[in-house]
Amino acid sequence: MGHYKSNVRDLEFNLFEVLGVQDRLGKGVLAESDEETARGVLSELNNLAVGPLAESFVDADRNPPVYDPKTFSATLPESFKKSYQALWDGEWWRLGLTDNLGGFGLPPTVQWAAAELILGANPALYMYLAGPNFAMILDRNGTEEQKRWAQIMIDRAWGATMVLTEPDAGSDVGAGRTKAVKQEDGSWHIEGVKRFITSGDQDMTENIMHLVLARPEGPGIEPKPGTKGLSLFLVPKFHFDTNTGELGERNGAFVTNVEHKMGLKVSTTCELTFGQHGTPAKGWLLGEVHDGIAQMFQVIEYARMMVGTKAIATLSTGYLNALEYAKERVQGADLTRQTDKTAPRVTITHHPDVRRSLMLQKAYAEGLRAVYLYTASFQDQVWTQEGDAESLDLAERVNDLLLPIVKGVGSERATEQLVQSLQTLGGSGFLQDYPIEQYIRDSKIDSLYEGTTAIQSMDFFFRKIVRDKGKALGYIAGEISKFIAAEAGNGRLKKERALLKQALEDVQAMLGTMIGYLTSSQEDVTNIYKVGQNTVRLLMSAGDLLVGWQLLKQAEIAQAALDAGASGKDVPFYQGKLAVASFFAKNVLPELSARRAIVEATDNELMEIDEAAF
Ligand code: ST9
Ligand code: FAD
Repeated sequence: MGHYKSNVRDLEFNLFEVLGVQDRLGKGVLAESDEETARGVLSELNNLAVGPLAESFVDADRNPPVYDPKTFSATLPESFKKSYQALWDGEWWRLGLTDNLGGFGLPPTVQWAAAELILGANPALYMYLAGPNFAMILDRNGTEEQKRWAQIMIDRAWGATMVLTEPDAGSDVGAGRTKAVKQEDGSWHIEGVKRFITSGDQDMTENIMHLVLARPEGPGIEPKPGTKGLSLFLVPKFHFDTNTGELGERNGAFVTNVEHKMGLKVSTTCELTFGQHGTPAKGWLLGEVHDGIAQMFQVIEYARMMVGTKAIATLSTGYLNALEYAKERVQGADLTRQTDKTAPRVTITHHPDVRRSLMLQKAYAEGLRAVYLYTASFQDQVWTQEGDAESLDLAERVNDLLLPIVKGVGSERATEQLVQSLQTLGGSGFLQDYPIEQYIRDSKIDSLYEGTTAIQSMDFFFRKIVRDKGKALGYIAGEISKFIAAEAGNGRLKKERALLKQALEDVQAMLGTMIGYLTSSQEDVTNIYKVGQNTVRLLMSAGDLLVGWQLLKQAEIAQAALDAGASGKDVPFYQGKLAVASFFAKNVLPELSARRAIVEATDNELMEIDEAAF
């Protein structure tokens, strides 16, 4: 068996027993699909994921891409290319495409469930598959000519990149200095150096389309500072015949370095230099409009969802690997017989602390999966455009609110809990004989790129709550309250509902306090530091609240299934749902009250400490 342990049963539980995705299938843009198609996709892709996709995971880590500075090119390991080819040949790149570009006609919930399988098996494969998905950005925003380029990108299987970051412009994208100088023929010459560009070069596709943010210059163009002064340019690695797609001359965008990294080594992270090697780097303005940051955020929103799902996928396989080990590893006696030196030795799953840790890993793996799929269910509505303008607007807002939770909380909890998965294996976890050390190395990036956790938390508070005037948040709080109020008579989960109620009150109180700090910053501007000290705390707490709620929702469904006479393997599956929801409510949700107290007691002493005292 390879390293990847998928959890198709839980994906299907989320899709068909919790979210009722099947009710959307067979209609409108989803007319061609039904529940069977969706289950078939997951099953077929799962076979590929645990087999050919997972196969190169280790080899590609130990034999990472090689960069040749003479040709400015990166060569990928053969094993990885084979996995990529299997994914391409299976036409899995169609999964996320709209119908007009040849998509499978499946909604985002099913797309992301499928994505989890690829991301868990070998995440870099998914990232190299960006070409067709990024072509949708051209199709959506481009001129008629650029829409044709989109089809060429898909038909000719090109790669694609998103190019924002520069040495002095990371979180602060608006500090970017790369410029675009307008040419008489309508094209632009891009000049500057970008860094950390994922998939910036590889030897698997004949061409790469770089989506580049740069600051336009030229007669009649008033340079604007910050992100609003950036435009988005299409910069191909090779020029091409815009009718046939045939490749022409090399364009002047060259990869001038490939980074050596902690993990995710097979995913090339490149320095990309424009127009400094004797050949101009020609680019074309996307849609002929200067709206770069908004256009790029269409890519970023997708990528943030992907990064969160990647982290959660890795946590899930990390947990399942740890669980398998724990069920077999015999060590020590049961705690009740610890003084009896002749007592039989037991598997480590008998030890309370191992159980505590495994159940917490399960809670975050399954709870965060529920959160990302719940988020995707709002994307489903946007995808199918069902409902009136008001409900569509709400669906977009809720999706926007939940994205920093999927990305920020998903990545932070995955990193933290994967360390616990490794701990379950004891010293063996530290060895490369097991995949968990690589999981930790490969997933640490998830809390960094696509906006660090601090950036996610500020996006969550300032943009998704304050600027949204609490609309989306009010909807989610209403849904949680409805859940808490329901099922009054049933003895089961009563205590857990009370704990959830307290957790909701705690998060609302944290938010209320922070809005108070924000309001009072109009009189004393330094009060905004009190907000800044707590945004990550709020984000993580909102994440725990959502995980706790989703797990309890699942427990209710599991209880009903058990009451209805579930049998076979379903019995332990549903029992596990009850157990994990109850465990999380009792062991994690009460922590929110302490975090609330910290928010309420925040002062600005931290900001007054001299740098030298750190
Ligand atoms: C990176 C890539 O890290 C890593 C992974 C690469 C993977 C590539 C491939 C992945 C895809 C693979 C697909 C394969 C598919 C296969 C399928 C088949 C199986 N939401 O607040 P303001 C916009 S890339 C929406 O003033 P500042 C908005 O237009 C590098 N829009 O910002 C707004 O205007 P307005 C990632 C947003 O203070 C405008 O920006 N780098 C949002 O000027 C200005 O907003 C980062 O992520 C939003 N949430 O700038 C940078 N926010 O207000 C992180 C802003 O009028 N830094 N806009 O609407 C930030 O995000 C900063 O907060 C900042 C601040 C730059 C936005
Ligand atoms: P900085 O912005 O310098 O941040 C350093 C620290 O300060 C962080 O902890 C951050 O949270 C904190 N910080 C910064 N500003 C604030 C603030 N205002 N408030 C609170 N805290 C703050 N970029 C691309 O454009 N395309 C890619 O394909 C791409 N792929 C990448 C792949 C890898 C492997 C890596 C490592 C990076 C990649 N990036 C890519 C860049 C990535 O998005 C940035 O590294 C990330 O946005 C953080 O920027 P930075 O590294 O400059 O850190």
